Amino acid sequence: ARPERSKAEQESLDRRFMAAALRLSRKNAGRTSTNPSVGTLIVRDDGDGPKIVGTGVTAVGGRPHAETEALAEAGELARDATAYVTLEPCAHHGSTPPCANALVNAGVARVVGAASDPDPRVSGRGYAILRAADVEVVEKVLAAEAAEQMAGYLIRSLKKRPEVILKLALSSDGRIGREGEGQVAITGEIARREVYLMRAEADAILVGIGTALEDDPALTVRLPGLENRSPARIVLDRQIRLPETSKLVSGIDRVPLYVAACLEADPHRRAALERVGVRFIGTETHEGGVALPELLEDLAALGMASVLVEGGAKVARTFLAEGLVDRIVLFQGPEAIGAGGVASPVDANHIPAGFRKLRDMRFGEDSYAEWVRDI
Ligand code: AOF
Ligand code: ZN
Repeated sequence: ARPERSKAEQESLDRRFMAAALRLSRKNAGRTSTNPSVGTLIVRDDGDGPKIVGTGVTAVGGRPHAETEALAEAGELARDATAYVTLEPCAHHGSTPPCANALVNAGVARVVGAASDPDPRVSGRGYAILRAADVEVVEKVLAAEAAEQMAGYLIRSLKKRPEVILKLALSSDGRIGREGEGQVAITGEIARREVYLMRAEADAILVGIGTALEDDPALTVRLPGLENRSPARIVLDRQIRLPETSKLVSGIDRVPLYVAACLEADPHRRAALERVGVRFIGTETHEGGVALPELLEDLAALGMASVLVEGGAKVARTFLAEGLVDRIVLFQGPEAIGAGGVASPVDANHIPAGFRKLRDMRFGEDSYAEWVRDI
């Protein structure tokens, strides 16, 4: 028998365990695609306070699901327990039976969920299976936090495009570089490592051809232990100007490189890049450039749930103008660039309408802030 608690006590307990389940779910973030990384806690209370008897996270690669892992750990202790799941348990038969049925069969008495699953094979059916078996279901506990953490999965499911994260590094006077000068160091080492982590959790990094030509970046993750976590790189290159000698091309045997161009671009250039292994994505021409909605749709179809847009100013401005940005991340360094600097298309005092600030913090001498808009 479960101990009696006031409604307020139970709600506060549910929020605490859900917060823990959400933190747990971050463990495999970026490594479960196209599945979201879900967290599950099995908690039971035999009168001496709630205890976690099983934990699970969606496995790398997307299977097994979190619930299966947590139930396996809990074994018989799952009977009459509460399961905290950051996503509605699935209702479809994949390589294993539905997680909703697994929870029922294990004798779980209560399921507390955060995000609802928009997957048409689930979409309310997971909770319905539980309720039909007399399992008590509480939905939408810390739902906003869960949606923010699973934004890539939710946006890809609902909008058929990846989540677009716009990341910019600004000088103290709001510039992102010097005209025609290539990379300018704006932020310090700690911020740079944070960017590597962001890259490791994204499915792709995107830059414009201007940045690719000026900076010759590799766009990889260079952090001890995470060297193999570099996501695909994408260059917006409407006329296919990227040289075969660029670092982006030379890294191709380790990390995929996509060139997104207009379909009418020079077929010889396309053939030259494809010969060395570059993958080509062509779109109609939209206002003289690549049609971004069409490109994003293609990326989602390739399984990508999040794209980190890293530069430069023109690319950032275009994504913002077309309303295609879901998250804005700004790093700001302590030094000024001054006249001749390239103005950032966005800064902390000019965030587009509809975004809300999620957090701000410091990385060494640099400040950091992040804004999201509702999905
Ligand atoms: C869960 N627990 O940990 C995850 C779920 O390809 P499949 O069979 O793995 O199905 C993918 C779908 O499973 C995905 O779209 C989403 O609906 C659900 N993800 N469900 O019960 C989990 N990762
Ligand atoms: Zn499942």
